[in-house]
Amino acid sequence: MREKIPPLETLHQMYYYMALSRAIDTRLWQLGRQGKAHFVITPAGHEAAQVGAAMALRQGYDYFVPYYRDMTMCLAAGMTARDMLLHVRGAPEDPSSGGRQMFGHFSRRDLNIVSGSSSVGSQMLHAVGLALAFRNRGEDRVTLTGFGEGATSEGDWHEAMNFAAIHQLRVIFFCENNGYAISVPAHLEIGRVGVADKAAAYGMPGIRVDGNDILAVYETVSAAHAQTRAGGGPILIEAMTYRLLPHSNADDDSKYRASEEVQAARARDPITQFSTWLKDQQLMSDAEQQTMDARITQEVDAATEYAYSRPEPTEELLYQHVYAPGRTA
Ligand SMILES: Cc1ncc(C[n+]2csc(CCOP(=O)(O)OP(=O)(O)O)c2C)c(N)n1
Ligand SMILES: [Mg+2]
Repeated sequence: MREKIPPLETLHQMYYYMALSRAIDTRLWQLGRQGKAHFVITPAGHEAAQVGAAMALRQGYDYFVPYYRDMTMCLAAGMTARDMLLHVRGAPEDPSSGGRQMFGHFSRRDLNIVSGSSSVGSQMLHAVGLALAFRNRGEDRVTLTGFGEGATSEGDWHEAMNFAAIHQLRVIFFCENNGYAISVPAHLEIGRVGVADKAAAYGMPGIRVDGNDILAVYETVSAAHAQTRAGGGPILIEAMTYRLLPHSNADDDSKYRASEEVQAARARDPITQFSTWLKDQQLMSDAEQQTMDARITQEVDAATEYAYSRPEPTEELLYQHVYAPGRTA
């Protein structure tokens, strides 16, 4: 039994964001197979970790510096199905990049979601730089940055951890450990010590949490948020999770993962796990779930229709968002 259960409205929102993300992801894979989305990268399996983390922050005040797998986190931080479909479509209206970046570079300025680059790990340095700026301005904003366990073998991660620790910045390092960096299993990329254990080397707390358990993640990140906000310095959280689908639509995961392993993970699907728990606890009825699912289907259909009825970028837009205004070449 859990000691603290969030209010009903929060629980239903959690389910809604997770299920919305899965429905969008399913649509993206369909579009990919139809040749209408050139690149698809999935958060499937990471939904509990990402919603639990995002909902622990103050929307519109704290900052998110996500990585390419954090679509669910961005939805829980306020982005919409329409934003995601415009992004994958590469439409000029795409709020993430005006159709400039491949799918996975999520951003919305008004929601404090900061765009990253495709280079694994680079966003963590941006997060630390932001946190330093907030410190210098006397603001108590918290910056959360998401990354995979593979990213922790990049020098960028160590630099970001080191700098955040020296300056005791308000940063939550949120690692989503899914056991693989594309085809490379964790024991070959992060060595024998777990990610959370490495926090000790920087003198910061490192906490491992079951990333399949949304309430555990929410509790952990909420506590970390309170601590770092109060000036307790940066915190590393390692959410143990699993990617249920191939790395991207350019990957064949049957080459490096046994199907029994994937099937076993699917049997522990975090969304089913959470909805089953909600129903067992009589916190969500079948009818309530059906209403949310129907609303999600309608939202994803409408977003797809909208995004794919928008015009392609024109030649005049070639330099937009590439050069500063007034410098077109
Ligand atoms: C610097 C750099 N090296 C390699 C790549 C290719 N690459 C893209 S995603 C990825 C795997 C990263 O794994 P992890 O950090 O565990 O995140 P996950 O994809 O598992 O969520 C790699 C190697 C890259 N984009 N940038
Ligand atoms: Mg990984």
